[in-house]
Formats: sequence, structure tokens, C-alpha cells
Amino acid sequence: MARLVIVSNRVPPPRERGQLAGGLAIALRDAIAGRDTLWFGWSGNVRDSETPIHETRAGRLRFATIDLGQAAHRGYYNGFANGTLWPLLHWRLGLAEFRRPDYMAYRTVNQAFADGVARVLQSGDLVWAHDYHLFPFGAALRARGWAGPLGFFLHVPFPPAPLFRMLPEADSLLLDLDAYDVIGVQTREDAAYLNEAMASLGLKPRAEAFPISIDPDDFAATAKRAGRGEDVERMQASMADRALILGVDRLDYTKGLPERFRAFDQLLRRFPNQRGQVTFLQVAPVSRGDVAQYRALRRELDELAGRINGEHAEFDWMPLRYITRAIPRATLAGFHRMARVGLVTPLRDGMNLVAKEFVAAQDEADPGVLVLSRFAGAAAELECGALLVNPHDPDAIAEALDAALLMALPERQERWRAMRDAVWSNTAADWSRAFIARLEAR
Ligand code: ADQ
Repeated sequence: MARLVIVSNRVPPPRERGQLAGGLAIALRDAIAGRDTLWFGWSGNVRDSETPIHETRAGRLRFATIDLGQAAHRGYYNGFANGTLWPLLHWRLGLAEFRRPDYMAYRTVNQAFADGVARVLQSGDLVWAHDYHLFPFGAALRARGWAGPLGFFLHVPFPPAPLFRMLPEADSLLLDLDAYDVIGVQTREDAAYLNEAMASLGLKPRAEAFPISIDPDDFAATAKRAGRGEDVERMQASMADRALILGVDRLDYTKGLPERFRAFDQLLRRFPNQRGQVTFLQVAPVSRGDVAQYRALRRELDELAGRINGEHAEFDWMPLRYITRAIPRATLAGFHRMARVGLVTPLRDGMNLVAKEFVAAQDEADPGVLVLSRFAGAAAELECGALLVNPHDPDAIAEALDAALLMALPERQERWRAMRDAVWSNTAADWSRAFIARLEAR
């Protein structure tokens, strides 16, 4: 079987390499399990001297990492990848900053990745690059002589072609993408937009939808086990029989958190019967805290949370609990299982695995209701059972929350079973197998 070479911005940190616990690592677990794999990426270290490739091994899985110089890293990562591409690909042109030096740093780092990968490649390998950090990587690798299978998967959405082409460097990025044999995106909508953009330059449109997923058996088992654990028991005791509405996200402006907080405020104003009956827990650990827009978002949420609790709380009821620290994955799985409502309302999201995790975690005897943004990639698979909302509309979210909280058991079960079937019929293992099969058949 061909060796798999995974290329992504970050590789799992050393302490997680044994059990592969992070997001992408879980999605790729099945692909990695059955074959020799080499995972290449940035070490996480910023160092100005030239450093060699650093290699470690965990069984049949090897990791190869490089350090990056300070200026290159800043321009590539905080600059072009997260300051320009991330907002633009989420349709947020107004938040995107265009700076030529950042773009140059982004290209330089992609060249450095290609140099590193070229040094460790063997003929017969399958190369699979991940995400918006690596648009130019494939072309750079081809320029170094690689003619073997080369695939790319974009984890975030792709916007309509005219919006993407407002980016000054759009055309050269699309030409770079042309070097990949297979281009995977999350949904058919993303594929249509990317193909339209490629066709506008006369390139062969070749983006295809490969919706990413989770390991639902594993998540369900974790949730069940956590339900008997101390954290969930403490949480349950603190709820005093109130219904739990749960939000779990990285603290990111694409996740629609201010709108979600306003929706909860609307729920308490417009549906007074729910007052004192519900608790909304939002877990949103700080991410990319060194980017200005993320600091502004945090201030906005701090203020909103304070105002909502100040206005609605009783001396024995705190409506909103807001945590910006990370909580262990198993504990979160237990909270999902406890929740009456999973509230997942990104303004735009490639997939959103939290929505699928919420479904996997439920107890068939008493399942919760998923309130889901119609602009999350997951909506394409979960519209069969979720209450879909427009995440820009706090009033509509409040109405969906009230409906979810009032929903009788038979309807909850019927909706959940439909979503369960959808989640179990396309797992992370199916996702990686489908992509790799496509790459092998290039
Ligand atoms: P993310 O934007 O990080 O990922 P998401 O898919 O929701 O978003 O989450 C990925 C993983 O992180 C999930 O396993 C989730 O449980 C975990 N996670 C999220 N919030 C957490 C929290 N507060 N605490 C602990 N764990 C948390 C990007 C794209 C998504 C796409 C994924 C995978 O933006 O659209 O679904 O990649 O392709």
C-alpha cells in the first residue's frame, strides 16, 4: 500500500502524537491506521536561524517538522492566512486585509514546505495537503519535480467567484491550485463556486465535495462514559432540573457568537415562560488571540454576557454561563449528551463538526434538538432533522430555541434518528477513504 504523506500547517503536538486527539488527527485516524504515514508541517517554533527537518516517530506514523523565521511566520500565518484568506473564504470581505508583504511571506513559507517535503518524498507516495495555508504548496512541489499523486482538501468554505476574485492575488492562487490532481471541498456549493472561479481563468474545474465527518461510535461511547463521570454529575447538580442549551466553538468571528448571545436575550424577553427554566452554556476558548479582530470580538462578548446576565439573572438563577477556557473533550461530550438543545449558529462554516458531535452524543431515549445555521456545511447533511436558522437573525434563533425547548419526545426522537442515520452513513473513515481512493485513481 502506498505511503501517505500528509501536509498541513501544524502537526499534532508531541503529547498528542500517541493517541491522535486533535481535530484533523481524529478525521485522519482511519487513513493513518492502516499504512505507513508521514505527516509534515510547521513545528510550532519560531526561530530565525535556518533549521533542519526534525523527525519523530510513533509506530508506523512519522512526523517531520520545520521551524519558521519570525517575520515569515507573522506574514504567512497571522497575515495572509488568517488576516486575508480566512475572512475572505468566509465571505467577510470587509474584514480581509490585503498587504503585499504578507502575501510574499505566504509564498515563501509554501516554498519552504515544498523544499522540506521534496527532501523526504519517495516515489510511490501519495501526497495530501490540507487547507487554506497551502494553496501554492502543490505548484511549488511540482516545480521541484514531483509528478506523483497530489491532493488538496479545503476545510473552510469557498465563496462565490466574483467575491474571491476581489483578492488581488486571486488569479495566481487559482493557477497554483491547478497543480493538484484532486481538489476536495466540504460541500457541493463550495465545489460549484471554486469551479466557477477556475473556469473563469480557463482552468479545468475539478473541485469535488468530500464532506468531512467524525468517528461517531467513538464520540457516542465517550459521551456515554462521561455521563457517569464527576464533571457531568457536578454540572447536572448545578442545573437544578433546568434545560441546558449548549454552544461549543472556538472564539472566532465566523461562529456567530454575538448574534447567538442576542438570540438568547430575545428568548428571555419574548418567551417569558422560559425565564428561570433554561441555562445557556457557551464554551468558547480563545483562539488567534494575537489578531486584532479576535481581541475585539472577545471584548464584545464579555460585554454582552455581562449585560444579559445583569438584566435577566435572579439571585438563584444565572441564565448565561460563558467559559473562554478549554474544557476536556470527554467532559464536553458528556455536556452534549445532557443538553436539551445544541446551538450551532456560525455565520459561515466549512462543515462544523460540533453539530455532528452533538448528534452522536445524544441518548436515543431522550435526545436533544439541534438548532443549526443554514450556512454551516453540516446543514446539507443534517437538514433532515435539525431546526435550520439564519444565524444573522436573533429573532428567528430565539423562535427556534423556544420551539426546541417545547418539542415533545416523539418529534425529538424522529428528528434525531434522521440525523443519526446521516452522521453514521458518512463517517471520518468514509471521508478519508473516499478522498484517497479518488487520489489513487487520478
Ligand atoms: P473549526 O473552525 O475549528 O474547524 P469545528 O469543525 O466546529 O470548527 O471543530 C473542529 C473540532 O474542534 C471539533 O472536534 C470540535 O469538537 C473541536 N472544538 C470546537 N470548539 C471547541 C471547544 N470550545 N472546546 C473543545 N473543542 C472544541 C475547521 C473548519 C470547520 C470544519 C473543520 C474540519 O472551520 O468548518 O468542520 O475545520 O474540516
